[in-house]
Amino acid sequence: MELTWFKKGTIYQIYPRSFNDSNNDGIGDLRGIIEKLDYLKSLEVDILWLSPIFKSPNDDNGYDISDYCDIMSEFGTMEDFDELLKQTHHRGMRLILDLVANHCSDEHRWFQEAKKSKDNPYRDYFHWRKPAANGGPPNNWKSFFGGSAWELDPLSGEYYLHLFTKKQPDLNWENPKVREEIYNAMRFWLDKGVDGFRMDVIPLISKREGYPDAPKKGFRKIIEEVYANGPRVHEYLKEMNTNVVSQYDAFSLAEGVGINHENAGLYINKDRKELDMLYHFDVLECTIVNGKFEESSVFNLVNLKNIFKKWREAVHEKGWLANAMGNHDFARMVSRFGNDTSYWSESAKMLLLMQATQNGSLNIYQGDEIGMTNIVLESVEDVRDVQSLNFYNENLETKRYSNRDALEMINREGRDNARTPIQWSDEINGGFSAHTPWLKANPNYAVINVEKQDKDKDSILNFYRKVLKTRKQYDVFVHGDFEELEFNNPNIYAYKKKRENEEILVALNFSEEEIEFKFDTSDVASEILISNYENLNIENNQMTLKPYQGVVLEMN
Ligand code: TEU
Ligand code: CA
Repeated sequence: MELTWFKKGTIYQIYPRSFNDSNNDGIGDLRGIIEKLDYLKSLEVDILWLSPIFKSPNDDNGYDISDYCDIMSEFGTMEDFDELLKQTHHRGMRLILDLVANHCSDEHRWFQEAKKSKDNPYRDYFHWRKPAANGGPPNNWKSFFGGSAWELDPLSGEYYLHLFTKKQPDLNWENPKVREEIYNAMRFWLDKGVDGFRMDVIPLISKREGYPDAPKKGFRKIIEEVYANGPRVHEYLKEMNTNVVSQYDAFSLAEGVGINHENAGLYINKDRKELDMLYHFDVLECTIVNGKFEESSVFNLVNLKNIFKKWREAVHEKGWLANAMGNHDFARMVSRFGNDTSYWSESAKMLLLMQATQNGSLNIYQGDEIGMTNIVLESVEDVRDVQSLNFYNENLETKRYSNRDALEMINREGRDNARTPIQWSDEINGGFSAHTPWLKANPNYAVINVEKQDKDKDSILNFYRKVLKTRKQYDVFVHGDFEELEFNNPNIYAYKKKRENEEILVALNFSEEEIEFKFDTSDVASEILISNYENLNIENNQMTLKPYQGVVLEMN
């Protein structure tokens, strides 16, 4: 299989609000990103994905768009954007935008019009239903962010659907005009030279006829069978690909809530011409049993291996996956899957080795390249994320947990963990801004920051640079045939990968103990390609892995 630029390239996610503030108003902006393009280039990343930069009242930090063809005023102007695109391309990198097409903002002109009357031409851009017999919401659907997914519009006495906050009304994709509006917005950016889109909650765009009630229990099943994967989703995606994306040298990367390894192929198999790649969300959700702030489990390595394996086998060579261990919706990668105290540096590096050697695209979330960690917010006043705040406020009423416990849950799982300002230096607010940032900087910026790691050859940052560079030289990192070793070992993740004449062995210790690891006697390691410790204790077919040690050996 020939690797196109977008399959081989490393994707780096920027959450603009928290990346870099160029005008010191406490909010990251486009000029701030331009200032850091050389840094991003030095990191060896190839494709920048910007979380939404469009006009928005920011109920959900830009995932509520009020104009698809304008820039959020806090982030800058269209001129700033054009400059950013030009400068990115100038450095040989690509730029993709975040298309939020399942819903828009209630402040979008379409919704403002739609609300005016039942016969307004924009009415049918959204999902409206009469109340149930008791006057309540038309069905039992729940918003992903708590409460009913329906909000009563007092003027018409009808409810509208919002799978996220009530300021994010769902668009009605059944209406061909809606689809054309979205396609036109995509063309607007593609004509400027944008290289593709990350597609927010794309499996949700087609709704089930009659809006049937959801079963009472079963978090995943409800999403998969009631909210996502609706009857016309594939038709829409084909249309979008045929009419828009395939007309450009661009690609689509979908966020896959509700997609499992069994139906993933329907979205990404090449011959179906729908999407170019897909996150397997199960990795990100591997500790979430029943939704955020509901049941969660402790991290289990064998479970994670299983997820990678099932997805890999299901899409092998037919479609393409994107691997992410963190994004703006989850706690920090090193705090969740590694050890952010005693083995902070080792585990952050080891996790990268795992990610960089899985089949598919490598996706890095801003700040993970310096091992940024979760933050402890001392008071609910400091919480900014609407999902966390909704949970907290709902809990004030239900009193299910004490306020302290609720805040603790937010600190463990909440989205603000990943949204604290990037720690550029040990200056005030981590060098992100001279002004108090919109969300507190993690006080550990004095120790964890870019400037410091840039100078240290053994830093996480320099390790990222090295791994990303090596990954470009070996196709086998990106895709190859897997052979799992000691699959049921709860502490070691090890595998051999082969592709044409390249062969590597990857061994990763996920524990705080030193562990002996034996591999097949017929294998001869020729070279240690990468290790996150200075030394590797290896003799013949046996190695001793230090706590959180990770190695990639080249075999012959
Ligand atoms: O996230 C949608 C999504 O799938 C998550 O909300 C997930 O379901 C949740 O974390 C439970 O595990 C996307 C964006 O990434 C997010 O930032 C937006 O808030 C959301 O869509 C709405 O646009
Ligand atoms: Ca700013």
